[in-house]
This record gives sequence, structure tokens and C-alpha cells, in this order.
Amino acid sequence: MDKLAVLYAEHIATLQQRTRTITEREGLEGLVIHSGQAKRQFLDDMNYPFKVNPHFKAWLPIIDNPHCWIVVDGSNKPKLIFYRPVDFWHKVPDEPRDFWAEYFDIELLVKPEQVEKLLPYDKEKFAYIGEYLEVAQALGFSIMNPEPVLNFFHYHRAYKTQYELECLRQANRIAVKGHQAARDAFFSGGAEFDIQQAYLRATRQTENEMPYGNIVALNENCAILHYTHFDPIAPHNHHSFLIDAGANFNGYSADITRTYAFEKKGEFNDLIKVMTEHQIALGSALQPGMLYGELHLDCHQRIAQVLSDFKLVKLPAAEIVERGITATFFPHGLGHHLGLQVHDMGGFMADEHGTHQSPPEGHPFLRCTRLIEKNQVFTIEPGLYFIDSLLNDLAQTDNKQFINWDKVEAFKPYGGIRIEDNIIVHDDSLENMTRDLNLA
Ligand SMILES: [Mn+2]
Repeated sequence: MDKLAVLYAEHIATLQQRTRTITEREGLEGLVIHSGQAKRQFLDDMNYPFKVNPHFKAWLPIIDNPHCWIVVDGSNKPKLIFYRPVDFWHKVPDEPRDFWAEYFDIELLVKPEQVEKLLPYDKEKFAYIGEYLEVAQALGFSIMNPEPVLNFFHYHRAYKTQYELECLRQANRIAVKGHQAARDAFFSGGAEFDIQQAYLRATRQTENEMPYGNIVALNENCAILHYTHFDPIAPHNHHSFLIDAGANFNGYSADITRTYAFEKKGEFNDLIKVMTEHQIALGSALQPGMLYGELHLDCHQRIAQVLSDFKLVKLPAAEIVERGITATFFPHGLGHHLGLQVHDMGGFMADEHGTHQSPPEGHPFLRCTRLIEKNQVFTIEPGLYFIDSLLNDLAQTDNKQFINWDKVEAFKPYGGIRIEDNIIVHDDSLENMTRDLNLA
């Protein structure tokens, strides 16, 4: 953990610099960043799981404490208002003593409503950054979440500091342990529920700590892109297993997907092998100066080649793409930025003012159109699925005649395939954090 402490100094300096630049440009004296509040369930005395404001956790790894505030101007030492109630019902957070604590002037807050005394007295030129606009208004803020400020941070967030890259490596390390345990649970015949439990146990993280709802799908459920149900009963036969699951480290996310065939012999296993080769090739093709969208289009060419080679579509690859058939089998984007948020902000930005760069026509679900540059982190996650509703749509078109429907039917019990790694783009090399950990 010493390494993180060393890297953190540069991380804070970078955030200070960004803050200085944007507050000067916008004529602000500073920013007041709110971690958030506990949200009460309707007509109940219990709260929803707390999810921290990503702009807050960008500064320090506090991800589980509501009613905290950071006051920054980019020049002076940042101030942390740390919520530490007197409470015999819940665990009270310890006073901060971690490696990051020395970079903040820390004031303890016992009651949320007492924050007023600790915030800047004159708030006219301070911007509130957070979710609770009524709270901000009541406290006397008139500037809330100004778009130029948010755009600026979202754009620059794509360039990770060395501290952030280390956090992302750690998140991958934790997630890979989960993936290995999940794979073993699948091959020993577990139900989706059992596999999920094995994953969580291996990561030592709870469901609420996961950066997103794990996707643990067996057989035809692999065709449901965001399948978040956990069947407690094992199916009669295990055919296939798709797991899309991450982990959290200091507020940074891993986002990894693997697909397995239960039988090592068989065409679905061959299909996984070929998709894995393409996934690795796509990951290796990331390079500074290229648009991420180009790689997404390259992926469609590759999917078309697979569809043609496996005789799922009775056409040469080029024509499969031309006729738009690949979208039926690969309906989502190639990937996205990864960091504080699983789908990190800024993927569509052409510049720090937030100028929007739309996805290519016909590819509405692509989440990143940005220029690839060093210190950015991407997921690469091609997929190939047999989704009833999309296949039904395809059957209503002229392209119906080119599809080998018997073959499609034969693959349906397997659902589909997605394979996803987390990759850092360096100056003159790539770092596949996921495969470096030997997750096949
Ligand atoms: Mn992803």
C-alpha cells in the first residue's frame, strides 16, 4: 500500500491543477463537493445502499460515508468535512488516518445540519457539486453543478493518474479472483445463485460493494444482455456460462466478462475460442491517435467473418456487414472508458468543453467515440448472441434468406458470448490488466 501513498501526491496535485484551471476560467472562488446523503426508502425507516458522488471519490477513497464535503480552490490545501456522528445504532467511521489524510485539513461533522458553519461563509462564487440541489439552495448556493465545470472534469477524468491506474490494477486483481472461483463453481455444476456466492466470497466484497450488478447467466440466459437474476436452482444440463462481474478498489471499478462452454468438444466451444482471438486482437489494436469508434467498426467486420466462417450467415463477410446483419448478433458497443464509474463519463467528448461526438450512424449503443490517448483505460468487449427478439426482427427483413436458421436454433440453448478485458493505453505500449493476471 506504500506505493499508493507515493502515487497519491501526484494524484492530488493533478486534481488541484484541474481545479485551478477551471475555477479561474469560470470566475469561481472554489468548489464545494458533496459526498451525498443517505436515501430513505418510502414509508420506511431504512435507507437504500449509499452510492457516493463520483466527483467526491475522485479526491479520496471515501466511498461509504454520506454528509461529507470537500472544499477546494486549486491552490490552498483542500478541506475535508468528515461526517462522524455520535450513534450507537450504526458503526461510526474512524477518524481519517489513512495515507491521504495529510493532504486535507480535516474537520469533523457530528450532525449533518451543522455543516453550514464549516462551509465558506460567502458562497456567491462557490459552485456546489453534488446531487442534492435543495440542500445546496438552503445552504445558500446559487451556482450548482455548472456544466462547463462538470464537462471539464468529465473530459479530463479519462486521463488517469498513476494512482488511479494502480487502483484499477488492484480492482482487476480482486475481480479475477472472483472470476476464477465462479468458473470453478460452474464446472462443478452450480446454479447461478451458487456461482454468484462463490464470486462474492472470493472477492471478499458484498453485493452492494460491487461496481455494478453482476451478470451470472447459464445457458439461454447468456443471451440476455443485462441479466441480473440469480436462479437458485441449477439447470438440468449445463451448456454455457457468461459472467460479467467487477470489483471495487478505493472507488475504482473493474469490469470483466468471460464465457465458458461446459463441453470442451463442440461448436460453441470453437465459437468461444474464435471470439477470444478476435477480442485479444481488438484489445491489441488500441493505439494513441485512433478513434475508438474505428475499432468498433473493425469489430463488426470480425463478427461478420465469424458468422460467415461458422456458416450462420450464407454470405461473405463484407456483404454481411453491408447488409447490416451483424447488428442482430452484436447489438452493443465494443466498450467504454473505465474508472471511477463503470461507464466512465466523457466517452463522447471531442474536447474539454464537452463538444459531443456522436457514434457512427447505425451504432447508437456505442458508449465511446473518443480519440484514444495515453493514460486512458478502456474495456474491449465484443459479443455474439442469439437473441430471440432481434432474430425475429431479422426474420421480417429481406436478409432472412441468408440466415442458416437451423444453425441459429442449434446455438440458442447456449445464449451467447461476451469477452471483456480492461486495458491501459500507455505511450508506446498497452497493458491488459485482466490478461496480465492470467485469466484465460
Ligand atoms: Mn463493460
